[in-house]
Amino acid sequence: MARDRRARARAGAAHGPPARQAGGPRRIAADRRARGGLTVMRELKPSFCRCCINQCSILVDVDDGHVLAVHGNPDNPQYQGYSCIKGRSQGAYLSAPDRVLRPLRRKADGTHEEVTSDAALNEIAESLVRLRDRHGPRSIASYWGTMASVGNFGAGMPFFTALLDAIGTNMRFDPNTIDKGGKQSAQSFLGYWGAPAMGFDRPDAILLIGINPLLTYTGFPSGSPKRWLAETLARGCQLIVIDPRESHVAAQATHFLQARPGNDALIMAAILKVVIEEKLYDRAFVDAHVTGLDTLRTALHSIDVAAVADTAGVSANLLADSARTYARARRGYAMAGTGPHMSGFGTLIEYLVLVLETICGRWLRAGDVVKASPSLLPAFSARAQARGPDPDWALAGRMRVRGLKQSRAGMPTAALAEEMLLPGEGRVRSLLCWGGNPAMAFPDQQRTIEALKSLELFVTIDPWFTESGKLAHYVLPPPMGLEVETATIFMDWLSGRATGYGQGQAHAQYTQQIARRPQGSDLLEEWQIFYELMVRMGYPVEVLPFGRPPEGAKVRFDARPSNAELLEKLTEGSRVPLDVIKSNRHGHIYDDGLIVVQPGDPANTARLEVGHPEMLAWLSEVVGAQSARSPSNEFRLLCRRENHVYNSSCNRRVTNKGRFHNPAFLHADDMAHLGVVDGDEVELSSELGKIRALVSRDDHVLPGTVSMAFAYGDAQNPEADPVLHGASPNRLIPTDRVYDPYTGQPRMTNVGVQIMKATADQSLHDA
Ligand SMILES: Nc1nc2c(c(=O)[nH]1)N[C@H]1C(S)=C(S)[C@@H](COP(=O)(O)OP(=O)(O)OC[C@H]3O[C@@H](n4cnc5c(=O)[nH]c(N)nc54)[C@H](O)[C@@H]3O)O[C@H]1N2
Ligand SMILES: Nc1nc2c(c(=O)[nH]1)N[C@H]1C(S)=C(S)[C@@H](COP(=O)(O)OP(=O)(O)OC[C@H]3O[C@@H](n4cnc5c(=O)[nH]c(N)nc54)[C@H](O)[C@@H]3O)O[C@H]1N2
Ligand code: SF4
Ligand SMILES: [Mo]
Repeated sequence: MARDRRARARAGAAHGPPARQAGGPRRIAADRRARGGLTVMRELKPSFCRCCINQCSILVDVDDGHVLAVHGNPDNPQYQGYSCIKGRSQGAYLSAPDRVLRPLRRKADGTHEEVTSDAALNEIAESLVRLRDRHGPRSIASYWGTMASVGNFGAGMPFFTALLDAIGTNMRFDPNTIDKGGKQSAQSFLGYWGAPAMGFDRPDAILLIGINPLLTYTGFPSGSPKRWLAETLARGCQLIVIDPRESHVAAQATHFLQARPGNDALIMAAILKVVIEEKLYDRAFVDAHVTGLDTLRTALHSIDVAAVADTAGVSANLLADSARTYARARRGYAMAGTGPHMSGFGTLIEYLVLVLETICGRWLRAGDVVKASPSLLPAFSARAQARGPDPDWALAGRMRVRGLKQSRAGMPTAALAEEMLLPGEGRVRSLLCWGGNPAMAFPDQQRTIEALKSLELFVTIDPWFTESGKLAHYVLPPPMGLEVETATIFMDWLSGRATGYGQGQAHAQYTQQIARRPQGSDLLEEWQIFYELMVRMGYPVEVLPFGRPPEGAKVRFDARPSNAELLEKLTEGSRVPLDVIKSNRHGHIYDDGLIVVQPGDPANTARLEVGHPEMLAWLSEVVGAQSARSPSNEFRLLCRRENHVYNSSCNRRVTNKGRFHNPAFLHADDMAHLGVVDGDEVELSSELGKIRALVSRDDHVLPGTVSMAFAYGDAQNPEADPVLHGASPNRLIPTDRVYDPYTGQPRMTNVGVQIMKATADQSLHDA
């Protein structure tokens, strides 16, 4: 029994086998031809995967609405047959016995019972009205998670926004401020260029900071990241990677800086120093569109490249050479991932990244073509001119805790639990959660659970009975990806979000509903739930489609539309007509009539600010703390992602091959020092709490660090067997010690932890 546990634990190999390319679809097509003439129910239908941000074009082998298999679609020009284990396994999700098929309502004893969607919606609407009238709109908070965006976002989000607008609450949260929140907040200090960046369009150099696109589909264009990287490197592109772990992408880098975690602001400052001192920046662009370079140059006097390299544990020559390589390239882009953004300095690091991009002139100019122009959204106007920083970075939303405010990154999600627990006027008393799992995802899990338990109304829209769902008053199950007709509106939105996101080209695809919804189920699509709540709360249903200016015309719905009607309405005025997109069933790249960047207004005097005093003051604090090292017996806990799961989604036997837990990946030297071998149980503890995990050797991680995925564990029973459930790093991560003051994002990586071999007593606890 114990040996069995160990064997399963060991299955957590560090670098799994490469994702298999689909070989199946053509075979089935041949099969169908051989059976030609017969009326076969079995068909191979084109669609796209909604299990993750990559949204692969797929072929679904369906028999009378029942999914038999999913393959990558070789006939799609962008994905060219690419798919991964999560997407190929989705037939099993649809027919899983533990899928929630009818709404659940929590009873007084804490267990849940099934109710009709009509009853659930009536009761929820009634509670919302009561809360609004008694405690004000602010008592109603919302949270949409990752599966809201990758699911039927194009339809769901406009209706969600309409509902929240009608209620009048600005307590609207999403994962951005516990992810890479610094991306948007940093723009407030730099300002904005009126056109996108060069991004994925033919880079000669790529700088990746704490991001692993080969596995996470962020930082490279959607499609096959492996193929794109191979082609890009073959063109001679230089790849610079900064990561304390030799990640999959780091293994392919031309320049790999295996830096100690938490040093990215210093490293970026050192890179800027080299670029500026050696005059490698784009002088014409800087002269025309940038201000603050002298202030920045002066601030960088205190940066000593050799000392930074020493602090970060990297070669000073390689660091300087990386800076030169990046700046000398004609085209390129830099992308900071969750590693730096989770280090507590997200806004500062991203600001320095944007400064590098700006002085290297990585923005599109007049006459350049926007390769990733949206297809299902209206064309936007791109203009080669700057708009200055936001005078005050803060937007309307206010937290009552720690003076935190809404920024362009959104509301500070890491402070939501505190907000819920703080008595007094304005307290958040309810949460509408869509496609998210706060009990797993929010840092400081203990406090999050206490907060969720304190709510008067907690509704979650989720096809699974998750750790969050267990605490919810209502679980409303939606249909899953393949059961919904939609189009790739999300990808158009994503491509416009920031450099390093979305598609490299103007790809779009429409999909019919492919799979039949389970018999006897009572499922509502998310937009239908929001529609029904608006109706029941007595609000008119007025929706602003995506991609329209805030003052744009809303679409009014006096009756619930069909999906086909809805899609028509929401894509009105799209750059490519919906009909055309529908007719190309396998997806297509619409590179006729791409957006062209227009010349800037010669009278425009606005400049991009590369010497913002607030950011430079923060940098100088970081420089001042440079030599402070953590105690030597402490490990630094690093964030990490895995191929076979998507945060808390897709962790099923078909994808995990029987390894349900998240190992603590350690370097062999550290394992020897701790006296542990593969599969041993260890206890990790921080100032906040303790978890137990199974060790897995991974010599790609820097000695002194421990690398662990999140979104595992039994949220309410942390003593549960780590072999069967894994453990939640969020029990070790406080929200209110070190955090980004603009986004509230706490330090979620580079967290100091002690590691001890678990005593026999502990590890036998649930054997
Ligand atoms: N310690 C630590 N904490 C982290 C992170 C970390 O690296 N370390 N990462 C952070 C990041 S980057 C993020 S984005 C957040 C993620 O935070 P969340 O988005 O809150 O977490 P997920 O686990 O992605 O939640 C997705 C939910 O959607 C549900 N779901 C699955 N399919 C569907 C569907 O078809 N429709 C609907 N409506 N729901 C569906 C899943 O069951 C799951 O409950 O977590 C953050 N928290
Ligand atoms: N297969 C799969 N794909 C996913 C997800 C998933 O769960 N599975 N999740 C999705 C989500 S929500 C997101 S936000 C993205 C995240 O995508 P990524 O940001 O690519 O996430 P990771 O692969 O964890 O890469 C983060 C890297 O940062 C490094 N790191 C840790 N601390 C530091 C530091 O202080 N400095 C530096 N420079 N590096 C550091 C880690 O070692 C790790 O290699 O992935 C998305 N895609
Ligand atoms: S889960 Fe993501 S990478 Fe995998 S098939 Fe689906 S969209 Fe593609
Ligand atoms: Mo994320």
